[in-house]
Amino acid sequence: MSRLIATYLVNNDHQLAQRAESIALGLTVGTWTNLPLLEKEQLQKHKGEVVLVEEREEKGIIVISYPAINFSADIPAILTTVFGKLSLDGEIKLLDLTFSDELLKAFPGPAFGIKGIRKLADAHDRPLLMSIFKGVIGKPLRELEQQMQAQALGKVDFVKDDEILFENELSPLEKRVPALKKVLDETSEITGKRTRYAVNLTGRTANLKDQAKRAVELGADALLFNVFTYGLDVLQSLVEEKEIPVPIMAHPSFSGAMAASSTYGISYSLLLGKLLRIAGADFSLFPSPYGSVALDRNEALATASFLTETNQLNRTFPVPSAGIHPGLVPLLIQDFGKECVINAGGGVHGHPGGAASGGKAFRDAIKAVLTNQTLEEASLNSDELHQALTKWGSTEVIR
Ligand code: 1AE
Repeated sequence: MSRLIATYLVNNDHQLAQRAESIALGLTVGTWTNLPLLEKEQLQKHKGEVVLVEEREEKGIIVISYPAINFSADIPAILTTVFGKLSLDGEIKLLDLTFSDELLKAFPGPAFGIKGIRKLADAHDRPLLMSIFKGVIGKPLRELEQQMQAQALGKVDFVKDDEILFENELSPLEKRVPALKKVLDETSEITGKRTRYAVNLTGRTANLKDQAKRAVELGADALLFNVFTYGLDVLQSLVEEKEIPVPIMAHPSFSGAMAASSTYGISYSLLLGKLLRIAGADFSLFPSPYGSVALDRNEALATASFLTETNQLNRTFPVPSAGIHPGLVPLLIQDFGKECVINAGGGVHGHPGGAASGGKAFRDAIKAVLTNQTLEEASLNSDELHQALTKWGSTEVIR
């Protein structure tokens, strides 16, 4: 029988076995010991089972296995079962969920995945490079066009909207997407590189599919989506819509409200790793361990590992982000390998030579690491990298 296994972190009150049993029963058949034998036989297949109870000083680990016949195969039903009312019950954190292969079959996973995105970007055997529009609220479309041109001249693979850019009078989707695609057409003639544009999908949930289809008609190469303010199942519905045939980037905004506490909520690796991949995100953005908004390194690595481990779903591109500059490239590649997207806003636009030089500095840093050069060595032949290292410093990695 197909099952779902949930791992929880709780306070160690030295009554862990009792707590575990009460969770296993409370979230499934409710009660057990006083039931008549016949009812026990009928309910046996629905009963949660305690798999493990482990004391870890002040904390405890509880692992419970839930029968998949108890819920429909969708994320809302699963989360309500394993962490619905339980999430309100004092200090308890959902660390992980292990899906059986059979249950996993109910989910789409990424439509493009790492393989499809590499094909789209025509970039193989290296981390991809993405930059982000910055400071565009209240600015006329002309300024966005200039920002797009500078970023594309830096030959980045993707440029994404800032997640806080919503429908507005100055740069509405209807005007913004065609105008910025025109800039990309023009710059690709100059650089020979086709940069792709990820458009922020915003507005009321009921209108998202129409908005996404319209963005695609207008020329969006990918969509950016604030998945945690809408819900994972909304992402899944977008991924499953055939008329939205572009990759979807999941932005982590609001996920801190669910995952940042060490004692409550859901672990980052489950939320930004496993669940995003199951729901179908092609890219998962998350705070890197070293930038301005940092994740614990183990959490960040576990997130990337859930996104890329081999299973029946396409793999999701890990995008360790926030406060990234060229000097961090050796560390990023050491920790996340080539299967990641290096993503920067301030680290591109803040380059002393402007965003085009910022993109070049990142590309030279990536090339240096992949050809076993130090950034210092590579900067002797790259003014852009030299300027970036002078501004931000670097973290060379001993090889
Ligand atoms: C974790 C998401 C990072 C993000 O969306 C963003 O805008 C980063 O900007 P910078 O690179 O920190 O300027």
